[in-house]
Amino acid sequence: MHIKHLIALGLALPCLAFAGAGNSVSAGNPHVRQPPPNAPAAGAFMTLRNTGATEVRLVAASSPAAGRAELHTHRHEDGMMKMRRIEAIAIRAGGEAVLQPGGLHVMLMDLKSPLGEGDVVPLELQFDDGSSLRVDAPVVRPATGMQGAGGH
Ligand SMILES: [Cu+2]
Repeated sequence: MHIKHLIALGLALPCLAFAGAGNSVSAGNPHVRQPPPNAPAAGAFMTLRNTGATEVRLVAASSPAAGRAELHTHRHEDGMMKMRRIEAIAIRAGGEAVLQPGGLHVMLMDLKSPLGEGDVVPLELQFDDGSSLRVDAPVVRPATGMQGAGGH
């Protein structure tokens, strides 16, 4: 409970607090989709914005809530959507990469405890320019009715 309380306070601070770390990438609307009960993995989503003059690639992620984290995308194969591990997610200079259900995401594997709505998952994102970004991603319940809202 105390941890949750502290995290709630942290969320109240503007994300700009992270901008001073010499990092050209920021994360908007980070969230983790609440997985089904007993699911070993959960997807983390956000919009990564690169305000720098060169492309930056997200190359790794980690979280204390998960044994490991992988970068994934979804691809149509044989008429089915399948998740595939990818090496990196590129964010072009002045552009953004959208991590959303059905597309790019950070896959949290080997979850250490069940994730409930209102929990906040800390994520550490590592980029190919040597920088890293700490993101607090609240757990949200997937709204089936909104599935297409973030898509194309
Ligand atoms: Cu995945």
